Amino acid sequence: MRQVDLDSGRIEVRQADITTLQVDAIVTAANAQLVGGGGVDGAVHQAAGPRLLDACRKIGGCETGSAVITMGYDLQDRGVQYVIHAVGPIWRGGEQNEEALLAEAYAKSLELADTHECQSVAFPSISTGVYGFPVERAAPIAIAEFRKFLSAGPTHLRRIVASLFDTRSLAAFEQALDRQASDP
Ligand code: AR6
Repeated sequence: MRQVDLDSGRIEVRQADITTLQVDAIVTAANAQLVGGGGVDGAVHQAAGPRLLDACRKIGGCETGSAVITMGYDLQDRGVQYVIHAVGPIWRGGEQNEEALLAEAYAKSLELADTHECQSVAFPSISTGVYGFPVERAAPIAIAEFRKFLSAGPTHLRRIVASLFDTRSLAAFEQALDRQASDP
């Protein structure tokens, strides 16, 4: 695990199955239809139980570069109050506004966690699985959004965790955290 402490809160980078973490909110990498799927979304739906999909169906969908929030359902037994469904962009070579859309998906998720008074939130690496966004380009975008949010002013969030599944993603996020640690 690697972490950076800012005045306003802590950013942690660790290798973990996101469904095992003790945080107020877990972010999942969803699709725009919110119909569930494989990858981290499959794992989160499995852990939260079928009421999560019912809640997603009621919401109906979410734009790329945005996020919606639901209760954590079965995850609430373990203290996870909310699931935030973030829709990152599908990578199409980098000329389709993918980087800005990814940043917006992170920013909206952080905003939702904060408005629901979460003190801790865990993120997977959005878009870098099935959606094909290169993790070496995605990691600095994620870390920059975390830093920006914590630096922007009063927030409930005190702890932002990047929960990476594989060692390549872990290395990319660690490198981004280290590189940005010396930024003002
Ligand atoms: N905990 C943390 N990270 C995980 C876990 C887990 N349990 N499982 C997988 N990952 P992906 P995307 C990592 O494909 O690229 C779904 O079907 C995984 O190794 O889950 O945004 C949705 O419904 C990778 O590094 O998300 C959408 O249709 C990262 O999570 C689509 O896939 C993201 O990979 C979204 O694709």
